[in-house]
Formats: sequence, C-alpha cells, structure tokens
Amino acid sequence: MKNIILLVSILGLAACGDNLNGLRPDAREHQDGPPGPDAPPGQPDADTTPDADTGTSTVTVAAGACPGTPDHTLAAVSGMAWQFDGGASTQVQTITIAAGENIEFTTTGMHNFASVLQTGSLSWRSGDPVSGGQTACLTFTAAGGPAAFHCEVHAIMTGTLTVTP
Ligand SMILES: [Cu+2]
Repeated sequence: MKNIILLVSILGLAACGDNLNGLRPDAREHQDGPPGPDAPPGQPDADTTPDADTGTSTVTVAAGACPGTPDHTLAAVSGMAWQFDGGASTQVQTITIAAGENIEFTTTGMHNFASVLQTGSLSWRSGDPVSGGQTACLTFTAAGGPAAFHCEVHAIMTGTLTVTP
C-alpha cells in the first residue's frame, strides 16, 4: 500500500511538471502584443510574425537646410543614385546613424527620400518629388530600424536606414 501511494505521488508530480511546461512562455513569442496561446512543449507557437509597428513617427522633417552643420548629408544625384556623407554614388545605400542626429537631404532633380512604410515609429518623407529639387532636414530622434527607404519616383533608388541608440 505504501508503494502505491509513493507511485501516485510521483505520477502526480510528473503531470504537474508538464502543466508548468505548457505555461512557460515560448522564446519566439513577441513581447509587444498580447501573448498568443502557447503550443504544446516542443512545438513552435503559431504566432511567430512580428507585430505591426503602430507607433507614431519619431522622425521630424523640416523644409530647408539643417541649422548649423548637419550631422549627415544625403544627396539624390544624377544617375538615379544616392550619395551619403559625400561618399560613393550608389543606387542602393545602407545608412547607419545615431539617435538624435539629423540628415540634410538635397537634390536638384525630381527625387525624394522616404521610408517605404509610411506608418510606424521609423517613417518619414522628405517631401513631394518636384522638378527643381528640394532640401529638407530630417531628425531621427529615436533608435530603430533597419527601415527600408526609397525615392518614390525611381524604384531602383532604395536603401536601408538604421538608427542606433
Ligand atoms: Cu529618384
């Protein structure tokens, strides 16, 4: 009889352990939304897609040159290319700046500088592309990205921008 009681206790503890496993959060579950239901232990959760960024933009855009000396410069130049901080002209740019820094965007052609996603915390638009060009000062106040950007007129002018803390 004593042995049976011991066996029941062990089985009870094992079942308890399983239940706790089921309640343990899965590492793949995203933290910024309500938790989805956990799949059984050892199986991936159904909710593995990132939640949409519904935050308001942290990028301020002002027409004209940045006050003083800009932290960075981005020019849309002939050949449908970007030139960042005076470097090589390329149609695809990978840009990394620090939070709080600004980028002075200039072009004399019909280009603009805009995030592909026009919603979310890292979204921006330098202005409408107009013949004759534009100058705008964009200040990236918070870390984020990488965010895809493009010129809205030329599909081959693309890039990604990362804002480090
Ligand atoms: Cu363009």
